[in-house]
Amino acid sequence: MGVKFDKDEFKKSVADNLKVLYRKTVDEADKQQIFQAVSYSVKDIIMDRWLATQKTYEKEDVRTVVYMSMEFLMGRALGNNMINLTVYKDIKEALDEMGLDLNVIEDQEPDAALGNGGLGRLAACFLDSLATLGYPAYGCGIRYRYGMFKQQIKDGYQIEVPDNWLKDGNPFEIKRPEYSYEVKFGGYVRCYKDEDGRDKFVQEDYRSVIAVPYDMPVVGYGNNVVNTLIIWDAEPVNTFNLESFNKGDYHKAIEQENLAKNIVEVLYPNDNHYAGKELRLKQQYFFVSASIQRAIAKYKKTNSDIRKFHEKYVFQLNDTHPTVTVAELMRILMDEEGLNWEEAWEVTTHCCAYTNHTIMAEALEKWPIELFSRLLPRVYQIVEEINRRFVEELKVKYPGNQDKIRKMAVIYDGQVKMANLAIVAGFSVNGVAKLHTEILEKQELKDFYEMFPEKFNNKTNGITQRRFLLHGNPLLADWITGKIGDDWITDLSHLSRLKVYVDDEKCQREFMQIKYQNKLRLAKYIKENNGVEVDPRSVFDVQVKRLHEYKRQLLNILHVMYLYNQLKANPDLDIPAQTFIFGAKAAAGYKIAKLINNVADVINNDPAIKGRLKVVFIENYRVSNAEIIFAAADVSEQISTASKEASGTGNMKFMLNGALTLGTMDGANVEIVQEVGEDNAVIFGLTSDEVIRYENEGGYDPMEIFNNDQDVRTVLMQLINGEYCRENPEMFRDIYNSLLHNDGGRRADTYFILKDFRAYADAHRKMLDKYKDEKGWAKSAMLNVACAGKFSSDRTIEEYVRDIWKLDKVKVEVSDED
Ligand code: CBF
Repeated sequence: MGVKFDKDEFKKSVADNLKVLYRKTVDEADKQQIFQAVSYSVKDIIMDRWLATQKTYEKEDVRTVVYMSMEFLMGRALGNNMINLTVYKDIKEALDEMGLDLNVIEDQEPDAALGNGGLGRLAACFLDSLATLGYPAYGCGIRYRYGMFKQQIKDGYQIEVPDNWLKDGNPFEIKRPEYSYEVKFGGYVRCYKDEDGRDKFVQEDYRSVIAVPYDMPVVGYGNNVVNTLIIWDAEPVNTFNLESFNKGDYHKAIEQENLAKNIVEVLYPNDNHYAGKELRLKQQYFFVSASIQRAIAKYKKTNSDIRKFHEKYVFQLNDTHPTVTVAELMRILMDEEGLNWEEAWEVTTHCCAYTNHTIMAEALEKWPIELFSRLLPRVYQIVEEINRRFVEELKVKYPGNQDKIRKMAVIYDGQVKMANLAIVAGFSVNGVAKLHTEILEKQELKDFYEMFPEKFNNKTNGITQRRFLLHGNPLLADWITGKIGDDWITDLSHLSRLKVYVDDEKCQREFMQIKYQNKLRLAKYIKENNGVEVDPRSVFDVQVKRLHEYKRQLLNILHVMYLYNQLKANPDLDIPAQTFIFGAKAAAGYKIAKLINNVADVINNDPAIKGRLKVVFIENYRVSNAEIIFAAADVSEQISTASKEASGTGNMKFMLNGALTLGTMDGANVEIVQEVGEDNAVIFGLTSDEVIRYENEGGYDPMEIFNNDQDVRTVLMQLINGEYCRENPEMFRDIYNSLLHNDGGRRADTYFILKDFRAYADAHRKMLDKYKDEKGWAKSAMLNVACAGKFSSDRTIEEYVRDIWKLDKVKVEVSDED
């Protein structure tokens, strides 16, 4: 099933769009205008498929998953849409003939950066896979006016610049005001008896906003399916019905105006970290309420019995962020649809499934009951009742065991615990990699696992090969297709057929030549964007991900400092030239970016080491430049403290592009090594069991390492002797202290950096030894690609469908097919 593409028609469509949108010809239009016009032409191809898909879903009255997420890190849409419509090369050719360069056009599109990192990008990959596999699904999120901040580096510091991604308009979205809903905050709950003597609850004296949906198409690969990502915007109620103005309540009207403006203003840039802000809870409830109202309205179009809602809808809760879904669904079912508690509970507990994405304590969402009940008074009553009933159950099951109540209650110590709410009311709880799920079951959620073992399951994450290989690495994609055909695009397990080529020297040369071309491409990007010259013949050793203590960029840069010391002391050291590449956005104020940049400054400008070591911090790491970076990497740094990274997904993108993992036994690294074999990765450091044991014993003594390891001591002293910050030798003292000294409740070297340092340095040496063996390296790199099949999000989605969502595949027919 392919799109019938008519080149001349497409060219005409682009020219027509330029005329209609801007009153310009192709020659007169600027690059942004060309991007917009081309996007509208692509949207035109999408539209018939989008309509046909939604018609088919309605006609077949399909069971649907709603992926509820505060974050969708979609990246750019144009290239991805062309790829999935299978017209990328045709359009490139058409544009060439018009004198237009597709790469330049794609570069005009701002990333839709409606997410922080792994969790948001996972949601985007899942949407791609759902559409490609033909499953009825939609995503629900927020149309933040400002997405993830743009990062600039000034004097080594990160500067956060607002990301006004909508300023030139978003060509692919469609505003659907006809599906708007009111969402209410605050006020109080009035209870009265209806004519049948039943208790009725109404929220009075509330403030409200109107949630207005924008639909974004999610194009399946080559199958006519176009699903929808709904992102909700907020508009003030008063422009909607003017009621408050008419009553003369000017103050309330203004408040509602501000409420609407604030709610969707900006994405909280916190990854794996809960900040507890009132506005964040407003955002959560806002999109959750609107999304449930939309699902129920859709359901009622074709179904009459709301008691069977769960037969047609399942809500997947992407972490605890949308778990207020549970109580809001109960509220709507009872207060608006007239069900009693038991009926509503039956529906809700068959509708909601929860994914846990982290064990980091600071990411656990707990809302003070004062705030929660003030903002969501009726929803809070329902949470209280859920808690009351659950605590009763606990008392029966574990008589006299107060500890169970302390750990498992939904409300405890004056807080609403969102994970507990999701587990109590959900029918499924899943972790995102085997090890992570095991840790949940044995450690973090042990009590819940003992009580509800049937709810727990693992779903190892995955990534979409359409974006991260087919689009991001066209040279390798073509080479693979040349060898094994193109079935891998929709079934990544086919990559294993590459194994027969890994010992073939010609294939090895071809493969490494592609890697070299990709390194040239990245070197050019770095030169243009960072002004740093890097040697494409050097080892590209890459760590790109959010900056976070547990991800241990600090370990990486301390090791670079150590290597530099080694090279200075022994200029004849026989090691290949290396380029250490970092890319990461940080929580405001985190100093490691400054350290990396300062180290880069010193090393890159030291002629004595003759360019054998370079350090680059790529500014504004995001989905679009990630595609270029993965394609060019030789070594993939996955060095989190074991047990802390739930899964990781960058690790899979590197593997798919032929980089070798240098990592700890953490998250999905464990499964990567299982697939590719221990000889084709380098693993080091403490295991998760060891880390957990140390943690339970109160840590370890980093001073012992400091006292006994001269190399480590030298590196640490360089943090405080001005070596990397002449103008302020105190600049990195905090980092030094954090590694060596306890500080209040915080243990020295919380993330075991010094403990793992030697093993890490040895792992690097081992990796370089491998690199020196050219053929061995090529074979290992090829094996990484050949063994990456498991890590497609298509596989992950099939598992969610089989075990949790129980969806049926749908076929969509369109008249203009090839
Ligand atoms: O499951 C997707 C990703 O989610 C996180 O990014 C998160 O925000 N909790 C985790 O840190 C990753 O390990 C995980 O891959």
